Amino acid sequence: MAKKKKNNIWYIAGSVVIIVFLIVLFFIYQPSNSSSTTSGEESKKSSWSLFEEDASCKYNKGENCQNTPSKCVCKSDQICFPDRTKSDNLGCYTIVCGDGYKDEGETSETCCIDAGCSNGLVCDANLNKCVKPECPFDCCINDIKYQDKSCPQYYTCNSQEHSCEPDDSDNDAFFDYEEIQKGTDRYNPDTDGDTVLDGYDNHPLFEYLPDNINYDWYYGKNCIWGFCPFPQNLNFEIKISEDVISSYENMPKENLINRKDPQLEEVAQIMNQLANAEGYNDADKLMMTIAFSRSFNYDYTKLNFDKPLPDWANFPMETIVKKEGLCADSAVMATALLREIGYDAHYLVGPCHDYTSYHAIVGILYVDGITLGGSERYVTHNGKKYYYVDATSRDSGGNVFYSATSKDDFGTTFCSMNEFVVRES
Ligand SMILES: [Ca+2]
Ligand SMILES: [Ca+2]
Ligand SMILES: [Ca+2]
Ligand SMILES: [Ca+2]
Repeated sequence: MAKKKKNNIWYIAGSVVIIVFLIVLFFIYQPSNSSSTTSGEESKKSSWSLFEEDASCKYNKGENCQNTPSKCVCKSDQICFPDRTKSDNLGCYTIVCGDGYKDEGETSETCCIDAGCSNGLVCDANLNKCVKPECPFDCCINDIKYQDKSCPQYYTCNSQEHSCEPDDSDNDAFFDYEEIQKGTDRYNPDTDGDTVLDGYDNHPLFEYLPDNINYDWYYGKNCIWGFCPFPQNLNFEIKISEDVISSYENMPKENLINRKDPQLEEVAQIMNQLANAEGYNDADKLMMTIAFSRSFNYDYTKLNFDKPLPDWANFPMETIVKKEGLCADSAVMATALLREIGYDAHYLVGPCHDYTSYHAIVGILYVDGITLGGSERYVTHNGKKYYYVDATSRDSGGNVFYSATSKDDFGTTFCSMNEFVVRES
């Protein structure tokens, strides 16, 4: 028994030595990715190494990242593409902008040399940027040798400028390629029919109507010598297309008063309805509308007397939405609104305070029922008398100078000079 026990000890000791030897061998010949694939000696080692067999990429035996992805692993900035000429032994390819391949992650913004450009633009290889194509020759020449110089689709050659200009088939300030991109109709200047041209429309595919806007003001009916003890409260609310309003901010300030504006027509209809509901005559309806204009605040931030009136005035609906503005804004808005309601009105500009400042008001053809009071002031235009009506509520000192408007204060304006003239804006 003792001898057998001794034999067992030797047997166990021998086994431990062999196991330790095998473990040491394993670590010595454990293949590493970096050395096993590039050295020629490695292939010699692999002929006798048991452990290397499954771990390294045998590219010389036809293994690559495509057929043996577990062993032939590409680096993080590489893609597996054995068929490309510049791929390495493992079949891995390092992506480079300018290699003639459009690879994942390469866009017209990041690498137009490979990804190309859209919307008729061309890639400037030096800048690696999409640019408007230039014509080195006259692109309009119908000469076979200039064919490659012709403008791309949706561009037309400007022969004088020798440049390709983007087309705008429907003349809506929105280029054809932009229309294709946005999904608007390049042969319809107002795709969504909200009266705003596609090029000025923040939402060219639909009419954007945010929350209602509320209006609340007083009109002093039945006043005695300008004193109105029981002014009547008037109010309404309206949904206003924000696309229309924001389009005005981008438009040149031209044709402010006579521009067709369906939203202003709607406000005019409301004024007519309110007047009808109250049983107002033309004089009361006129002054109720003036009181509406006077309920807006005076916008001191806009004051800039370097600009001539009414060049800094807003479009009428802009003023109505903002509920504030300068005298020019109020006068433009009130003139346009009164015309929509049916009055014969003009925009008047004239000097105030010994010519130190100017003021803008409304001129109105005499309306039966108004009280001219003592200040019968008017301009004569086309043989008709247009009486002064001040549509602004406050003077430049912030004082409210018409707290209650009535048909009895018709004709008044805080501006003492009497030299107003008709201006058509
Ligand atoms: Ca267009
Ligand atoms: Ca269009
Ligand atoms: Ca539109
Ligand atoms: Ca719209």
